Amino acid sequence: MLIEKYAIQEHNNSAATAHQRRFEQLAGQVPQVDSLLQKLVDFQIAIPSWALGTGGTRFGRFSGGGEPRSLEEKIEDVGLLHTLNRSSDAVSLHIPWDIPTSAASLKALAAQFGLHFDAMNSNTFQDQPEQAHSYKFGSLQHTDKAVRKQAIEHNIEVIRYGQELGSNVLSVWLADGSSFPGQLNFRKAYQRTLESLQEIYAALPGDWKVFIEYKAFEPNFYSTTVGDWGQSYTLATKLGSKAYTLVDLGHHLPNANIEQIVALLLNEGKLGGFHFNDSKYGDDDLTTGSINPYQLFLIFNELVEGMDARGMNHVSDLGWMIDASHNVKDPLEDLLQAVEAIKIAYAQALLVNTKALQEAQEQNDVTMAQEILQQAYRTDVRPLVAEARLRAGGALQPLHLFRSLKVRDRLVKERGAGAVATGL
Ligand code: RM4
Ligand code: MN
Ligand code: MN
Repeated sequence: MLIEKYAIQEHNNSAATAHQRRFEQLAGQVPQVDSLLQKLVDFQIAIPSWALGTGGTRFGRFSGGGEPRSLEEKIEDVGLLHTLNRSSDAVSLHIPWDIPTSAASLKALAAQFGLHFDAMNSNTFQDQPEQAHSYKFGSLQHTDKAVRKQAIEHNIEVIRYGQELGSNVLSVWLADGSSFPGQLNFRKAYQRTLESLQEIYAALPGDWKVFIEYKAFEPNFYSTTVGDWGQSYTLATKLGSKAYTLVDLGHHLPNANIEQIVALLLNEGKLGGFHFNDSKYGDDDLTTGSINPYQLFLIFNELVEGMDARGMNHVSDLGWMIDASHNVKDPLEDLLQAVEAIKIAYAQALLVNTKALQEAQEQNDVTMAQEILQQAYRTDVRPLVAEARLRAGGALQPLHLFRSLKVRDRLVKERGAGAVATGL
């Protein structure tokens, strides 16, 4: 389904007066408000194809209906989000869940919605029906060379699909590891993983990057071969300048200081990108900003400070992506909330008085340092985010418009109540 321009216009007209009042009140207090707004307009977050349907847990899956039945319908759903918020101009595909029948026509469809293809994700954590060898005991780390070869070839195939679609990043997440002590020789598993990655790296086109994603546990519960940022960082360093670490917010052990990890990876020039989500316990894949928005702000504070210190482009020098799974919420509503939360955290980070903060840090003025951070965090920046969306042609209140247009009901009517998307 399509959302007509006039529907957005009507919605914006009806919300204009209240928005204008809130925006003007805030704008007066923000230094260089126009340049800040432009940064918010430019900042885009890619949507993963597998978050467009209701996710399950290992106990069950409760689909809400109207989920995309094909890759084309996934593109339409991301197009819908982007029409509403003008902040999600890319989609990230997972192979083999999303093998295009015709890359050219898929590209053309995406372009109609102003979308392009972000990182391509390989999948060596599930066995496919026609597959010769099983990944039960790992893929790139596997003791059997034939299994490793199959996994390497799969990754190279993913690069090829990505080239046809105009992507330039391969994102590798490995479920490899062990579930019991003694099962695996850690050193050999790491070495085999490195050698396999080297073969994939050799097939990487010149203008591509490869992101190595780490995860502390699950589906293996004793060891994960790329279990933390250190393991990812050493692999990325050994691979070369096109390899980077990818930080998925849910992939740390409890209470990890993710903002510090981010700051150091940036400092080493090895931060590739992000998978945004939120969690209370583990890889919960909850909506970004729903559990710990302060942590999200602290992460963005390090990102903005670190990127500015290195003269990096906020929009294009790192990969920004959501990676979540929605068990009880409408996936599209959830993604609208996640994008909003990310933009809010980014806007708050842009408000931090960096100069004053650095002075306080140099003087060990701990109290003032906290005041400066929280001054930014406690500012209600939603009118800025809404104004940026308005300037970009989006809706002042995307979620309200999604509901008042009864988008989900229309999708259910169009696709059926039993339509279930591929994914986890
Ligand atoms: C993993 C990891 C990967 C994603 C899969 C679906 O936990 O976060 O990024 O590709 O889930
Ligand atoms: Mn991830
Ligand atoms: Mn994950």
